[in-house]
Amino acid sequence: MLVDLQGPWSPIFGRLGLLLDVHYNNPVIFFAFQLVVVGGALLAFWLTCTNRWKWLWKDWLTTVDHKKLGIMYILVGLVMMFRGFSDAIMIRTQQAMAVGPDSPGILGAAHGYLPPYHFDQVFTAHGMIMILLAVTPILVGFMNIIMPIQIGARDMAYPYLNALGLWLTVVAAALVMIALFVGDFSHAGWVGLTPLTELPYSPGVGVDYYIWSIQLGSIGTTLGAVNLIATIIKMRAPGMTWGRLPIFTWTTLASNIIALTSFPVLGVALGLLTFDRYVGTHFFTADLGGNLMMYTNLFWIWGHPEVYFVVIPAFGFLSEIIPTFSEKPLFGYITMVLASMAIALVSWTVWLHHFFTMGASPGVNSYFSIATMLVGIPTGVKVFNWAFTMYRGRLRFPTPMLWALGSLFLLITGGMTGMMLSVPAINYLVHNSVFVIAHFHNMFLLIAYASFGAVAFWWPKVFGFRLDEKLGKLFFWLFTAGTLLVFIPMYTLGFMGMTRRLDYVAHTSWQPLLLLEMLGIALYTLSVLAFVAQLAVSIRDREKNRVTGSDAWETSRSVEWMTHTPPPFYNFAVTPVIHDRDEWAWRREHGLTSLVPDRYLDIHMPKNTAVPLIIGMLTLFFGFAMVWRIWWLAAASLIAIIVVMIIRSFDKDTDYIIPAAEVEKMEQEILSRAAGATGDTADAPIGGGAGGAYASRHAPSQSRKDT
Ligand code: HEM
Ligand SMILES: [Cu+2]
Repeated sequence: MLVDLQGPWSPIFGRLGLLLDVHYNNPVIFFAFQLVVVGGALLAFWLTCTNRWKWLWKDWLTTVDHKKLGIMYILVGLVMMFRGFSDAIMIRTQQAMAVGPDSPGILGAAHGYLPPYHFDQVFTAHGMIMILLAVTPILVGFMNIIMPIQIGARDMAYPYLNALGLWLTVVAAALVMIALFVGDFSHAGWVGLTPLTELPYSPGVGVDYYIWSIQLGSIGTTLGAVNLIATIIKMRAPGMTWGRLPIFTWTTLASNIIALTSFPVLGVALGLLTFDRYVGTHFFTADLGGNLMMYTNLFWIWGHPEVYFVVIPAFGFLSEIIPTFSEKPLFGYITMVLASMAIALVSWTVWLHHFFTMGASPGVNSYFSIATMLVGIPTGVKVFNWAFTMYRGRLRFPTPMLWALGSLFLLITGGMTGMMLSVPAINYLVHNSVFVIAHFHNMFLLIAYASFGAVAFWWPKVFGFRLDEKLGKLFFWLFTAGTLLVFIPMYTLGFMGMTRRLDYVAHTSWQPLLLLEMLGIALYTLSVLAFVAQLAVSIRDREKNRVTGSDAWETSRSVEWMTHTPPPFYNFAVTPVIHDRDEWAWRREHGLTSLVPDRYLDIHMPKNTAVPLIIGMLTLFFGFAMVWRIWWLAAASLIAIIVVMIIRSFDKDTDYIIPAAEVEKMEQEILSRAAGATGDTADAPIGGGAGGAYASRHAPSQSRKDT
């Protein structure tokens, strides 16, 4: 072996010494382990008792339906968000407990309850999980569910590739979760600081878990980006010109152009680091000619565009929610599109603002400072457009709208602090302080708010019933109180000089603010309970909350509200023809809300397949084997992956036709069920023109022809 590996290694188990590496002796981890085992056993028991294994396999695990894949993406994201949130609770409790020289320690820690090495793993996992395995999958999930319906398509351009993307994301999540129990996780921060991540400084397997998890997961995201872009270009319904593309679809396009062009850079950065660790090259160590700043540059050439990859779709959510509850078309459609594209473009030119303090010349720092500030212009355009959309609109404030407004507020505060950070002189003072942490959490929370808004907004479309409004509002206000109580003190502590990533806080004068943050975290915890209660109550009362008609809000505007609620697996019985930018609003205004066609055609659909799931499993083996340097297993699973891919490429039986007669039968069934629900007779229009909570108060909204 070319590298100087510490500890024993065996040809069969690699570095894995089972009893040594499983953390049965750490009480915190052991508790989590019990939770997983008990939870898994209960789930398996439930599946067996209700006879659901076959359903699970046929309807979910082997599906290529973009809606189901999207739901699974969001589910994975929510589970990982819960994991990341547990990490956050640990970080906050540690910092609240470990203040001042006299603060006691328990569980082997000198202060607080987390020894430094464990604490470092916690914040690394927290950051990496939240960005790559929580926010990213949730947003990709929405793109998957909503975008194809918004452009009037039946599925994505490559349904099989879509499933593969999902399962690779699951592999990334699984590797991080395994790291919790078998071995360690990286302790070098979510950015993977070199040379700390080099083998001599991190001799364990933690960094390897980090590398392989991100590497495999980001291949999934890149494949997804190819697919989403191809779908938008090739699968649009007749009449869906670029000028009529719904705004969320535009943001999906902008965001995935970023993903497609930036994730490969991350792949290269991590790939070179992998070479350093596995075969002893020296790309990022100062000895033998390497340069550690090279890693930092590569990382942020991905990292900064990545933050826009996640924020632009959130802007898309706002652009769908705000017009719906203002009953007006989105103000400044063209400028909104241009702003999204401009942000995507400029986000590529600003990466160096993440290390103004590196020692670059004033010229370099000035260039990146100005480039960074330029991002504020298109962002400002967007804020004004949303404001003008609301101006003199018929405003309503159900939960999606509350989340959207909260999101706008956070965008303004987070954007301001970003502008402050982009001034090198200020940056020298607050770089690596918790002020920076407050800034980017401010930004990520904006995304969380927009996403919770999107959940409330599209849930009725996807599942056919509304979420409970009362508990939803409770969730919103608890979450908002938590946000204020955690992050206002954090900004303040940043000004007071508190640096990031402290496992021990020397200054007792910071304690009151840290305790205030603790209170905020407690409120966040309550808000999570409110969210869970909201889901449980809404599912229990689903009959009462059932949506009649296709449009749950009565004032929605885009194409996804035209088809049945919930959409059948083929989305549209007949491909819709698009006449207007806000097609559904246009049809409502012209009394064309019935989608009953005069004749049906055959439908062409992709077949379910287990291949993506199998490749995912093999990839998990491969990743695990690489982490522990079990070479035979790595080689075997890699060969197996290639063989499976070759076999699949010979499979020509990947799709099928639903005959027109059968489509008609299925449609009749849906229509009669809808008619039964409204109490109407036979051919009631399926587009919710009549009835519903708001219809009497709200006349059809203003529409607009695009010229
Ligand atoms: C007007 C827009 C923005 C400006 C001017 C801006 C500016 C900055 C600057 C200058 C830094 C470097 C601070 C330092 O480390 O010294 C920074 C850090 C950061 N920003 Fe922003 N930002 C903006 C928007 C965003 C958005 C939209 C996101 C995420 C969705 C975001 C996420 C982050 C993250 C994650 C970091 C710190 C990463 C780390 O060191 O771990 N920013 N921002
Ligand atoms: Cu940045």
